[in-house]
Amino acid sequence: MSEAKAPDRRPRLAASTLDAVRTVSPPAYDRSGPAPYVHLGPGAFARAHLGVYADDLLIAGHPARVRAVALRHGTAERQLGPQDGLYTVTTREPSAAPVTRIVGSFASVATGAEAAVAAVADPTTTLVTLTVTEHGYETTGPGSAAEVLALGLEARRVAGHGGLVIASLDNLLDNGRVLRDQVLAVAADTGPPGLPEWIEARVAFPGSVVDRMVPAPTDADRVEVAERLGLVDEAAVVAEAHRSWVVEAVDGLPPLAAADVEVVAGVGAHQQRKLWLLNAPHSALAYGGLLVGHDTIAAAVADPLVAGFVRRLVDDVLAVVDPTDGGPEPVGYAEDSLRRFANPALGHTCTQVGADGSRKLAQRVLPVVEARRVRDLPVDRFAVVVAAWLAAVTGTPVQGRPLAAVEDPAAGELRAALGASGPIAAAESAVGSALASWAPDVAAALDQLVEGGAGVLESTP
Ligand code: CS2
Repeated sequence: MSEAKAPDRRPRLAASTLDAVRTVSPPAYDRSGPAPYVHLGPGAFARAHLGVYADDLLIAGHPARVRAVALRHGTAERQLGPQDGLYTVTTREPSAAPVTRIVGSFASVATGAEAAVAAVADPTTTLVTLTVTEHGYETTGPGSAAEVLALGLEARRVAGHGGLVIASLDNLLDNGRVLRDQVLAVAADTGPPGLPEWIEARVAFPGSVVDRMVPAPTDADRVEVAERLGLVDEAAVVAEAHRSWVVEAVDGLPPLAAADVEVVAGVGAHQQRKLWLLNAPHSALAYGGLLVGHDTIAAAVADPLVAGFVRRLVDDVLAVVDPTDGGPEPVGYAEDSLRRFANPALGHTCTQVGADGSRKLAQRVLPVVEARRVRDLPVDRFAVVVAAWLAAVTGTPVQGRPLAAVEDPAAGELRAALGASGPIAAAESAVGSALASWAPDVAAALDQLVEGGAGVLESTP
């Protein structure tokens, strides 16, 4: 039984205690200014990414404070409310001391659909961003992101306010269009006449690609920050140094380029690079690492068996990427991703990256499988990735030992399919109808790794 964590008696990071900090510079701007941005989903990634970009804009003198709203859970509000929205981001890079930054861009933190609707409806709001995970786009029902956006936009319309820009920051291909279509569908189904047309005319939904590796914060991270700061930050996050944001140019887009956001005509090729040449090998490292028994992504990268498998998988992806499509140069992009994964200071875990595979693989792995199959190219390595995920999510023993468990909203359905109808049925559920003919190959890969374990990483041609 782990001992209860002794409460940290140090004062809490807040506006009233900021002056006590001697080791880290406080935000160098007026924190009482307007809050024209709204962010839905103020989790660790948003704090390490959107919140820092807003901080950079504020430092550059632009009004960019953020009204953060969590749609479901009150965690962020409990962490950030007592801290006046202040929190820290600590970057961890190999052979460099950690660097902690105090971020002051969050003006407020609230929870629930009502707060989200009010923030979207506020006439001073010019930009809404979202990080609600791939899972957050699966429903347009009550309390969903699409619904609160449609309700907030209706309130703007009724009050005679103008439109705004709404940008999904989630790892979905064509995320701008996906969100736009969902909001329009809710508006058409439940909104008054005229709302869809108003949204079409007044609201822009640019595509976006965001990037920063942000492990789930741990108690040890919070203790390290408290010792450095002399104050307790319950909302502390750690991240790699790298961060980037590419967004489509649309009317009304705030001056994001002032914070080195790349504003482009179209992000499709950038999204494909991110999903296929960063997120896909990330998942392969996670499940390959779990097969061998590694805790972290960095340990998986350092393992020649896993790294060799993933490098061959990356070559498989590169074979179906068009280097002339206007996106980043593919080989260099892939090499840079692999370099970043190797960061031993980050602590990104295989179980975190391996979580929610039923949603993630549909965006980052299955489209590559389809692209290779239409070219009659082998997809055996991708079958191993999906099979390793299935073993982890269903608790199927590999060489007699279950892998470290990964969370997944489809876990129950997959376990039931496996138990009732066997691996092919589970594989069909995992890969979906478009790839149903591939399910037997995934099931065969599952059988192979159940018997052969991590050796399958080497034996896959
Ligand atoms: C990761 C991503 O957990 C995962 O699925 O692949 O969160 C990844 O760290 C980010 O997309 C990097 O920008």
